[in-house]
Amino acid sequence: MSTISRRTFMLAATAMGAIALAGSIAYAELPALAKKDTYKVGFAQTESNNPWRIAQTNSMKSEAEKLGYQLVYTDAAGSAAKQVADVNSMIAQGVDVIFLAPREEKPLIPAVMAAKKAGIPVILLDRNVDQSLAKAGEDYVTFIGSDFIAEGKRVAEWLAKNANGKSKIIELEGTTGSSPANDRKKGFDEAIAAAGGFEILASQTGDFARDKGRQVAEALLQAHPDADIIYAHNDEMAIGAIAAIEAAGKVPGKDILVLSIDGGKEAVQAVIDGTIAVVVECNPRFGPKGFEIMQKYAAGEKIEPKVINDDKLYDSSNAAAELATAY
Ligand code: GYE
Repeated sequence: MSTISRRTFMLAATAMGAIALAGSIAYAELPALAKKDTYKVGFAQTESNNPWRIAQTNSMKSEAEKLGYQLVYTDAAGSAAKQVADVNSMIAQGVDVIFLAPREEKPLIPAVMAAKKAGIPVILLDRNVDQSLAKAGEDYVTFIGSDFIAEGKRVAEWLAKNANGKSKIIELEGTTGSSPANDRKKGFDEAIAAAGGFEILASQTGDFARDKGRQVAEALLQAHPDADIIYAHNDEMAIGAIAAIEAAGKVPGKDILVLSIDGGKEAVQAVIDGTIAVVVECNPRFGPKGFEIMQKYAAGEKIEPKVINDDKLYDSSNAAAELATAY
């Protein structure tokens, strides 16, 4: 390379750098969504191993059908890596918008960024991503879901009023690195510390799954025979814990109080039966609200960075009356 051509090359490289920079500045804004009569919409589900997930999927599918939109549905089967690949495949298929239920807070960041780079807006459903790595209104449109910190806090506050002398807690956490597990722990642990008089003997993940919850509860009950409260981050693990309590020769609801979050029919029935003491609902019906937000976004309306669902609370005072409305 002669001096001149080398210099020309350097100048060209600088200009290209400037273009790349201009490109990345443009990407600081959210991709737009055109106003159309119909859309091709992606929904990247995280797994389908419980009634909550199935209720959420059904709600998304039936709303898309009602609106006459084409739904590209994927199920990551409990793998964050597969979920990233699923989103990439939706991008390749040219969907207009992607609803994403990110399994874990950090591993799904590349999926959010890839969609943004491809000019496809992302709406986060039910779980959030790491807020230091991606932002609503910049990298994705909004997060629609429950306030998980408030859910954990409500369980703790209910317990503080209704513990009847019980105080030694085993906590079954949800999927490690997921926003509901992080926040349900934070909300509960902080409120329980503020209430005073309680002790969390052990806190371990049961991955939001029934059998894992049962196994972990069984091991923790053996290690801590004095435990008299089990707080599970979801119904599936709470139902697993009931089996573990019975296997340990104890009576759920009498020897050990079981506290849960989600509010599926089986758990609300368990409240009626007395095996679960309290369930804070986590509403899985995302279809109507999800598509409404999407349409508002296409219409150019300002969308709040978080759209929070209302959640009920079931205990012995209302479970029978509310059973019919539980999912
Ligand atoms: O509680 C659990 C599900 O992300 C809020 O995930 C959701 C949680 C829900 O698998 O049962």
